Amino acid sequence: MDEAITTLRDEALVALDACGDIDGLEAFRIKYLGRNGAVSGLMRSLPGLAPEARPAFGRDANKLKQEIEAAFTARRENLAVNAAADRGGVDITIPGRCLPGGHSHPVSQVSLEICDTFAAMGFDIAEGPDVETDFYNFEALNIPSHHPARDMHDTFYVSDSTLLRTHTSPMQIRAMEARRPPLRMIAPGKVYRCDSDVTHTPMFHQVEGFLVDEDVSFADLKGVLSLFIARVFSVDTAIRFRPSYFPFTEPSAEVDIACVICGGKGCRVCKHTGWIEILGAGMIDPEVFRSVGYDPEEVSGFAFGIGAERIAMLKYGIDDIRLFYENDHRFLSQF
Ligand code: 2NL
Repeated sequence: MDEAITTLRDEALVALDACGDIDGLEAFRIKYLGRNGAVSGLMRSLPGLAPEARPAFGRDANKLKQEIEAAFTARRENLAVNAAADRGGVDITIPGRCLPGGHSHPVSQVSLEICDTFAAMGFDIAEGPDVETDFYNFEALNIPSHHPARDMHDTFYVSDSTLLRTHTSPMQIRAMEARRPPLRMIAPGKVYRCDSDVTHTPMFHQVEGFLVDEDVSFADLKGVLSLFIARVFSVDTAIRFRPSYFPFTEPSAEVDIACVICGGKGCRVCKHTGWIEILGAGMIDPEVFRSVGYDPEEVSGFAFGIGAERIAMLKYGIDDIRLFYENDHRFLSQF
């Protein structure tokens, strides 16, 4: 081995041993391993050697470079361990571990956004129990026993007269019983129906709302729902009201918006109609007013029911409702 190489090797290893701290180590790195350092100097001396000596010299110089680099890394780790030991075994230079931040569920986010929109229009928010009586869930809403609408609700019964609420209307009945008009209120919460496929889960979230006063008209309903749709989707979203039937409203309507996927041209999501149903609504049926002790000759009002999962699916282009409840972190962390 060339003497220049062995001399540099001995000198460097002694110098490395003498490095007592990070600053000394950095000076060593610059002096021996830097771009203008001693090891690079060996490489630069190659052209001055006899041609037959060059291959062996180059190989040995490279080996020396690797040896010094390895010794340097070992010395640096050794110094860090010693420094940590001096501080009682804690290396305060190691970056802290970050805990991933959680966030609320996409369906909760959408429920909250819906509630905020109505709260901004002066609606109060009411919550109530998931287990309800037959009276509040059905009777008071003009759905007596043996009414065909009971079959449509696919009810989970707890006992003969108690059940898991199939909509959040029971809360609104309680509010009407307890207070006098004028009233405007929304009731968000979990509801339950024995149904399960790509668009139904046995538990889902609803935001129902109602407004009762003197001389409330269908035009008021249209105005409030138009503002809601403009805020949650966009101001230029086209809307249409289609006649429908609910036992608790008359007249009743289902509300469609121009398909958020194709913009109304027609696609698989809107079944080539250009429209997507987003909620049901109507003028509160006189029978419902009678069951809470209001005189339907004196007051009128509207009510609506919005499925939170349905709104979330349309907003985010999700085609299978079950994704919300599989707790797959890869899905949930996107919101
Ligand atoms: C739907 C339909 C609707 C209501 C809910 C309601 C509540 C009371 C009185 C009258 Cl206290 N009506 N709620 C009215 C019309 C439609 O929901 O398809 N929801 C997803």
